[in-house]
Amino acid sequence: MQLAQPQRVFFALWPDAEAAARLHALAQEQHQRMNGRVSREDSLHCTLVFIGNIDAGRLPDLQAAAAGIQLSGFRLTFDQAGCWRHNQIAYLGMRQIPEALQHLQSLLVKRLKSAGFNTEQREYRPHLTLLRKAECTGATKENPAPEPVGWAVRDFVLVRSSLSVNGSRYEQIGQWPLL
Ligand code: 2AM
Repeated sequence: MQLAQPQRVFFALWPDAEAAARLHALAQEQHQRMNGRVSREDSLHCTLVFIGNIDAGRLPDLQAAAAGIQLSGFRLTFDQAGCWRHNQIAYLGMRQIPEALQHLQSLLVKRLKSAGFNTEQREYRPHLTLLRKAECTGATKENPAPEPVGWAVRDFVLVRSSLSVNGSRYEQIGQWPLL
């Protein structure tokens, strides 16, 4: 029998094509000022719950935890821009986290914990990474984004991340609708 390879996975919210295009344009704009590496348009996402490396044999348990969630969709709008010096990430955030997002995230964490998965201990800070290795000069505190960008969240996804020579490659391996 072949041993299952560990997989690096996380749950995320994925923008629709229109939002991804606007986000990517914003990332290119930020790049003019902060340099760094622009996130690929087809990789832009907002992490819901980061899981990290797990044995592939545990994927069905992850999927079962997600499948039990029955919550409503909601509108997500990123209206703040910031840059974290400690990890050189230029990101979009939001002034106010929608209750529906907080609820979805905490329910998913609860179900994952019950299924025996380790999840992030830190407070949830929803964000969308625009640049890596950004030069955060000056811009350490959040400011209003040049233009708010959002989308109607109708589902959440499970993503597998693998490292390639061009950086991380993301592949959606599960998708669950919101009501
Ligand atoms: P980032 O974009 O801010 O780097 C895949 O790596 C996704 O999971 C990315 O969105 C990344 O956030 C996030 N991520 C990576 N490591 C994480 C960790 N230890 N805790 C929470 N999220 C993490």
